[in-house]
Amino acid sequence: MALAKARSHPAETSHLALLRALERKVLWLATWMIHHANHVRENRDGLKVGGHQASCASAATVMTALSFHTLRPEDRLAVKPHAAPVFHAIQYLLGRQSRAALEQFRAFGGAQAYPSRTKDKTQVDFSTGSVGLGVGHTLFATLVQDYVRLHGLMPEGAQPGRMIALMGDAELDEGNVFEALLEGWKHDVRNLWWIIDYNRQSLDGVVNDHLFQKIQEFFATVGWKVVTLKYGKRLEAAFAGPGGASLRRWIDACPNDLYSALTFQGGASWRRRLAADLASDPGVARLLDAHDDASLHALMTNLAGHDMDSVVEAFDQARDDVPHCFVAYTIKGMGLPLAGHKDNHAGLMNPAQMASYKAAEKIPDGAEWDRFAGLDIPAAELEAFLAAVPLAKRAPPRLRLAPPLAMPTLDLPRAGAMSTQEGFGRIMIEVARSGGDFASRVVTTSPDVTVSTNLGGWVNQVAVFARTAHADVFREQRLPSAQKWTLAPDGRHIELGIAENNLFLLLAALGLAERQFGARLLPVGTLYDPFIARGLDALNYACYQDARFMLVATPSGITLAPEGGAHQSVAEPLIGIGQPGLTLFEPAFVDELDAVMRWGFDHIQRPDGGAIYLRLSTRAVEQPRREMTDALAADVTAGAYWLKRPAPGGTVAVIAMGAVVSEAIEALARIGEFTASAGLMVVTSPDRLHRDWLAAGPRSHTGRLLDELARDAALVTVLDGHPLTLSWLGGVLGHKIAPLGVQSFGQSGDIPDLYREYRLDAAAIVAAAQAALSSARR
Ligand SMILES: Cc1ncc(C[n+]2csc(CCOP(=O)(O)OP(=O)(O)O)c2C)c(N)n1
Ligand SMILES: [Mg+2]
Repeated sequence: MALAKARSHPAETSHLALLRALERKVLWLATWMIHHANHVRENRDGLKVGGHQASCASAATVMTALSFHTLRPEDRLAVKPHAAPVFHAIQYLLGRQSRAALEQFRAFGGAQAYPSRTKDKTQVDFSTGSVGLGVGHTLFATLVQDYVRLHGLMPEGAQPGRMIALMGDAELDEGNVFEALLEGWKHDVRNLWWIIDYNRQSLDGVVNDHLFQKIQEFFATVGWKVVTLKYGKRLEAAFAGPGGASLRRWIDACPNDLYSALTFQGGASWRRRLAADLASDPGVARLLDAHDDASLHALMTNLAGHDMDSVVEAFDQARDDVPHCFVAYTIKGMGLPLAGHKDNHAGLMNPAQMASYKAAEKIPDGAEWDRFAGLDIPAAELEAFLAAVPLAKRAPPRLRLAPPLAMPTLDLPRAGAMSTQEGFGRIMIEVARSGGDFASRVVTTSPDVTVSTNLGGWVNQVAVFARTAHADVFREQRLPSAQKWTLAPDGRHIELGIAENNLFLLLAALGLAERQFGARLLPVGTLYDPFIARGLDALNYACYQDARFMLVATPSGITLAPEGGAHQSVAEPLIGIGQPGLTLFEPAFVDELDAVMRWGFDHIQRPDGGAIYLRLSTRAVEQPRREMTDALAADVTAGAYWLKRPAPGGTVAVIAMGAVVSEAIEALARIGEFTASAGLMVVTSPDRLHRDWLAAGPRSHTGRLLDELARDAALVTVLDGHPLTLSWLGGVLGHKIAPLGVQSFGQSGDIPDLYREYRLDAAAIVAAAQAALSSARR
């Protein structure tokens, strides 16, 4: 259609010519950027710099069409990681990326190896790098866009955009892509395009011949439109001419590896092979005679994913909001001497190859970075064209975020036995009841563990988010249930299937809502603590992009006793400490949890803040009768306080975290029988403490607290998790340390049995204190 229009309107032909010229320049700049980093720039450490010239070449046409023709200012694009240089080149042509950044590609402070929201100085919509995750992220971003829109939170005049992923075909091997697809189907997502760079090559080799059929089936099953971009206009025309039918049959049946090999070898090989295989068709002989080697090669590699006309036409025709999958047939290394070779993924052109490429592109020496050198179209015309592309109208991101909304003061029960998980549920119910702007921005999500992580009460108050309203059938039928699952477009809980990857990708999308869509959200996600490991790469991905959310993990540790070893988390506190962009808290009491959540909601809204991880427990423990003064709240959020201060110069301190604080209290009473001066410190955030200690040394919060003890005092640390979480406390002022915790898989049991077996009970704490004291005295 666009082609017909183009033929009748010369102005549009020149539009295509401009796109084709820019495509050549994009490929040149991307290739040169990588070459410069590897062969021109000084290399001080001898490490391979790398970059992916072949991956870039296969994406150049689609990226050019998207950036200079298709993308509207409100659209968002995830670029396959290895096409980063193409992305940087396009930003440079648009005047949004500096030449210095390109010269420093993969160097300190320069353009990043993989597009990064936080590290690149130009505007990146989605970070990519770990294949599959950027793709999944776009699906959840469109869900979040719908959430924001249906809640009336979109800024005045803002238009909903399309979330677009340009993905490698090997990304389809990542399970998270399919987990996301199914979840997207359940939520009826819209305005989503996935464009598969179908070069039929991955890192190690050539992909299966029949993958495209499976792709069609997967996507059609979940209601997507699949558009296949297979043959370019020149090949289509040849199919209609002499020998065309045979040629089409041959190429349709050609295995991917043979096609790749012939592409690498070029025109003479195509000729030999076609002449031999199609000798019986005289039309083919005529077709071959009508082409020299170069034009035969160009014809045989005229796949639609490299045919600007076909690409633009396909994108123009996708007008509705149904999710679209474009299968764009491409060639890895197209236009470069690397084309088609199965080993080309990390292949680099050598200086001689670059020199001839440069000569073919008519680029004079010294003009390698020039934005338009060597193109046949006058620079002024190209400049005017670039200034007028829709993407150029995109406003720069808002750098100043609105001030934090404060969590209201809540009326919480002050005594009795309660678990931190139950306390969390009550806090969420009170937040819902409090109403107001803060509560209206809170959005929760959970991968099928809403009820068992105690979010049920909140959901009863705020309803489940859905595009269309749906009553709770159990309620209508008057069947008793504690859960009222009304579905509504203004619901504030997003219910997910079990896949934890999806939880973290949704939290990434929710946690970027203000920066992506101009609407602040306060996302809270719940899951079982051990299953953080299941979605860990997606959690890391969310944090890498500086997404802001509160992750509430419960139950945790061996304290969920009868549930057994398969559900017991051991290493998760170390994840909390080690994960950049995420701050771990493990409160013991509900008043601490309240203070931590208040601090945490503020933290996720601050420019220099981050995401929060609360590790909670299902064990009901007696709550202290005390007032949460400002001073105590400050200590709790700093990470530790003395529940019982040691006498000056005390010789023993028990330092406990989370569910085992009760055991520490009991142990302290017994330790008091042999040393009256012992203290009990409660740690609420080993993460905050550790960070502060590294920054401030002995003057840190921990240093000040421990300074109340004698220098030769012994510390016994205890938590329901890996002992390394707290064992470093011995290094702060050089105290003797006896770390207790869990180092092996758990098993079923009750708390007394398990705490005895894993040495978390009062007896173990007392024994550790005695042993430490006696060895300190020796
Ligand atoms: C999760 C993850 N595993 C492995 C890699 C290493 N890796 C980078 S690219 C790649 C193959 C990519 O192939 P494809 O998606 O087809 O990209 P293209 O052919 O367009 O380069 C692999 C295995 C990675 N980046 N992320
Ligand atoms: Mg590939």
